[in-house]
Order: sequence, then structure tokens, then C-alpha cells
Amino acid sequence: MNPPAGPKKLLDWVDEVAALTRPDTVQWCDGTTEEYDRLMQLMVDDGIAIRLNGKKRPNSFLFRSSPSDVARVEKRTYIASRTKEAAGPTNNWIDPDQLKETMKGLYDGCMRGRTMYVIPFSMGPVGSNIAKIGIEITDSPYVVVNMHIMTRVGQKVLDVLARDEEFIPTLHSVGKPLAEGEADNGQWPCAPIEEKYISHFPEERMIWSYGSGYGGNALLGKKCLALRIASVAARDEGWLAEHMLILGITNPEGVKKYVAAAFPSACGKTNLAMLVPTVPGWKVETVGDDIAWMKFGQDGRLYAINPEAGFFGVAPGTSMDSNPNAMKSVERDSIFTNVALTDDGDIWWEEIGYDAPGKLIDWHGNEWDAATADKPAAHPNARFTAPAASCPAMAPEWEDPAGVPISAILFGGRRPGTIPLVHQARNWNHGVFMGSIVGSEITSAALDLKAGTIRRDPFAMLPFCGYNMGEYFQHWIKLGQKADQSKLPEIFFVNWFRKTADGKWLWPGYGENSRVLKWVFERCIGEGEATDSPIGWMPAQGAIGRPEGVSEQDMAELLAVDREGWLREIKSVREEHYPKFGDKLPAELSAELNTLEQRLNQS
Ligand code: GTP
Ligand code: SPV
Ligand code: MN
Repeated sequence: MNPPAGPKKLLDWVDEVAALTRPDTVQWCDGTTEEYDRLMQLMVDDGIAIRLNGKKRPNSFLFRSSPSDVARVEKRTYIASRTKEAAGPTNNWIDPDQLKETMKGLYDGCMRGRTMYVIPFSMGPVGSNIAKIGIEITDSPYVVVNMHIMTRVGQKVLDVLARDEEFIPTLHSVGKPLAEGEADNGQWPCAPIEEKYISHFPEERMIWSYGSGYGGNALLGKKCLALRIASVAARDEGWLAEHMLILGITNPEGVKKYVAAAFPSACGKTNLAMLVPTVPGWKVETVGDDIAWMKFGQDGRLYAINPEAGFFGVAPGTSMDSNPNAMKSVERDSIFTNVALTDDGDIWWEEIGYDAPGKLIDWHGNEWDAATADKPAAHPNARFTAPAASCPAMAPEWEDPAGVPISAILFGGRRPGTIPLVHQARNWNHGVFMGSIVGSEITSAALDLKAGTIRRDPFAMLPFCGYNMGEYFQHWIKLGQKADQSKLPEIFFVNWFRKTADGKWLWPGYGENSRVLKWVFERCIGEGEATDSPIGWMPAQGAIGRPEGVSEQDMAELLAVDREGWLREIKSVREEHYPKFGDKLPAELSAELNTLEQRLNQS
């Protein structure tokens, strides 16, 4: 694609970046299949990509990242607002001028020997008034092909820009300039950890990323734009940018409702969004699996769109049993990163549903034999990138620029104890309280955190809120106050991850979660039997059907109020969680905490 005629602001910025980073050439991306194919071939020729067996996995490719570049890096992620207070207690902050100084030093000449790609992309349907336009400059062709799938790329975006010059500039480099005659030689390029920066300048609505080529660090439309920067815009403009899946659920009578759900990373959003119900006659359809932008409509209801166009999903654990719709989404036209390779040119990962067929090449590129291996063949945070349109469960309306009206919001996380399978908030503020105390058990997987501990992850937004989390709580409270109370979504707290004393799952999860969704649906239309409890509304006995293999005793445990556990929870929120927010903590939330304690003590 030739450089466009304008807007000038964009052309100037591209020139300025090229002068600083000094690439060999500059290429404007047009989002076409031809461009995708050409870049894939280039990466295959460079030994960075492996073309999978076209008979098994048509038009699909495998990439292996550097072992030092396998996930988001929270400790290198910065919210560089003017003041530290604006970033708040939960974000890493550096003074923006100082950070720019450091990063300009790193960017200086960083694209030497490489091509600089300019990607015009839209988060949300192109031209929709809820959509936002970004430009990503990157020296990674891997980023370009992933952005093709995850966002809407190309000329039509520039056409919109020609009418309205507003765009979010995002700059990315893998941070590995090439000397004269040097090549990557099949090695995934990235910079050492202490040179990685995933930086956000919220007041300027600008993103600078350096040193990592992986996922949310590098595909800047996703976490950086659609959550960290969008959350700031949402606060200023009165809407919500959330780490939530969106699904449609239809009952046997054909009535359809929409549910949004916030669970921390690797806690089941993609799986719930694509769920195949075990309850006969019910249907679930996918609108989005990771991010929701929600605005109140003229009719006073909250409408959600999925700003993305694809899935960047966790591969291990995905099987025809656990998530058949994801498996069908990756049958073709997909990118796989850090999974294992079979000797017939297909992919494999742990718990894919069948044994590794003989010897594999693991995600490091080494031979791997199931009989002798002591490490997994796929990295626990190995991912697939697949077009949303490939998913058989997509709701026909998933790209509707008007969005879908949300009837229920769920919060959840991995909690082996205390939090029951489901309970419902008494009102909006109680629901905001539930969101504010979300926590999750750290599994060994993706992030560089201590396994086995519970980390508070309010609204599943801890790594993704672009401003002070205390103000974010206030924003949620305020939106509820301004809204028509009768039209606000009902709020629920769910937990698929209860364990027995010996560490087994109490609840089978996956498709069986439809039993909980059914109760949620029924509660939204004033049916669904519930009993009042100290922690909120709970399903009446028998209101949630018991899956095969779950004993009556287990069911009772899943739906009990664990008084001692909740009193410990209150103590931890009061002493370790809420104090972080100081005077930014809304009084409404402390009041909810006190009410909960009183109700438990009276019970
Ligand atoms: P991100 O893409 O990181 O935001 O993750 P996510 O929230 O979309 O999580 P995903 O659906 O990919 O699931 C993460 C892991 O949790 C996978 O290993 C799943 O197999 C597992 N999982 C998902 N749903 C359930 C469930 O209902 N029960 C149990 N036990 N595990 C689940
Ligand atoms: C998450 O960590 O929540 C993800 C993966 O969805 S990434 O896009 O890498 O952030
Ligand atoms: Mn996510």
C-alpha cells in the first residue's frame, strides 16, 4: 500500500518515528489476504514461522517465541500519567517525561535492518460511533499478521480517518536492531527483560511498547488500547471498558438475553463465551471472549460491543470435550504460538483430548517424548490466534455497531474456598462491592507470580485499568446512581473453581456452567427461585440442577455460606485490600463491607 494522502498529523508522526528508529523501509498495511500471505511466506523463509500441514491445518502457522518472552510482563507495564496519584496504588508509574527520555534512547535506531509496518486498525466495527481507530507502528511482521486477525485493518480505516482525524498512536518495536548483514536466523527477536517497556500515556492517549513481541505486550489494540487507554476515555466520557466476555443465551422458548462476565486472565472467559450447554433446549452464542465496551443507550439500557475481531486464546486445556467451539475455530486460518509440533506437521498441547502421537517437537524446538518428558510440550501460556468469524458459536449480531443489551454481569475468579458457586447482588452497589473484591488463586502458568496464593484482582482489571483503581470504583458507583435502576443489569458472583480438601474440583465446570447461566437468566426475568442470605441472593434448594457425578453433599457445599471463610475474607479486604485506595475508596464500598459483616454476625 502506498502512503496515504493524509491526515497530516498521521504522516508527520510516521516520518518522525522512522527518523528516530531508522528502519530499512516503511510499509503501509492494507489488511488484504495478499499482504497476510506475503508476510507469512517471508517469516517461513526467515525460519521464524512454520507452515503447518495444509491437509490437517489449512493456512495455519506455528511460531516459537523466545523463552524470555512468553506472556504479558506486568512488572514492565507502566501507566505514565502526569502524577503518580492518577495512576493509583495498583499501577507501576514513572514520570512521563523521564520515561519518554529512556524510551527514546531505546528507540533510537532500534529498527535498523528491519521493515517498519504502519497498521491502521479499528477496534469495533469500522465506522461505528463506538469504535476507536488506532495506528500501530511495528517492526514485527508477526504483529502485523496477528493484528489482521484480532482487529480490522486496512484502507477502510484510513477512509474513516480522512473524515475524522482522531486516532490513537501506538508504537511497537521488538527491540532488536540488526547490524549490517545480520539476520534473525530463525530466532524470535526481543530485548532482555530490563529493557522491556509496555508504556501508556493516558492524558495523551498514546502507547509505546518496546522489547517484547508477545500477545498483549505487542498487539497494542488489545490490552493497551481497548482496556488501559479506553478505560481512561470511558471514565471521561461516561462509559465502561472492561475485561469481560459477552455471550447471548437463549431459553427453550426462544427468549434471548445477554451476559457479560469479568474473570481474571486464564480464569475461563473464552470457555464460558463459547460454552455448549448441558441443559437441554438452551443455547449459548459468543459475542466476545475478552473485552467489552459498554455504553448506556437511549432506552437507558447498557449496551456492549466486542471491540476485537478474533481470539487470542489459551491453547493448553482446550479440547473437543472442554471447548469444541474453540477447537473448530482453530481448524484453519490460525496462528499458534508456543504449542508443540507433531511429526505430521500438526499442533499438539497438554489436555488437547488425545495422547501425543509419538515424538513431538516441543515449544523450545527440541524433541519431546511423552514417555520420558518431565516438562510440558506446549508452554502453559501457549496461545492460538483465530478469526472470530471461524467460530461456529458466534452470535449473528456480534458485529452490530449498536451492541447488545446486557441483562447480567458476572464476576468470578479461581477461588478454591469461601466463594460459593453463585450468589446474586442485592443491588448495583452490592454488585460493585463484589467486583471490587474479586481475587484469584495464582496457578503456576503465565505470570511471574507465586503459585498457590490469592491475588486480589478487582473487576479482573488489576493489570488493565489505566488510572487510579479507587477512582475506577467511584466511576462504577456513579454510573449506577445516574442510571434508571430498573434497567441496570443484575450482578452475580460465580466460582467454578471450588476444590475439595484433597485438591479435586467440586464442580465439573465448562458445559455444566450452563446450569448457573440458566439460573442467572431466570433471575433476570423475575423467575429463578432464590433465598436471602447474609452474602446476597442464593439459589433455592434444587434451583440449580445437580450434574452427574456431583454428590448432594458436594452440591450443598458449593451453595453454602461459609461463615468463617467470609469473616476471614472481610478481614483481608478490610486490612490488606481496601486500605490501598486511601481516600479514593468510595464510602459506598466500606458501607457494603460493614453490612456484610453485620449480616454474617447476625446469621
Ligand atoms: P485469558 O485469555 O488469559 O484472559 O484467559 P480466559 O479468562 O479466557 O481463560 P480460558 O477460557 O482460556 O481458560 C483458562 C484455563 O481455565 C484453561 O486451562 C481452561 O481449561 C480452564 N477452565 C475454563 N473454564 C473452566 C471451568 O469451568 N472449570 C475448570 N476447572 N477449569 C476451567
Ligand atoms: C490476558 O492475559 O488476559 C490475555 C492474554 O488475554 S494477553 O493478550 O497476552 O494479554
Ligand atoms: Mn484476557
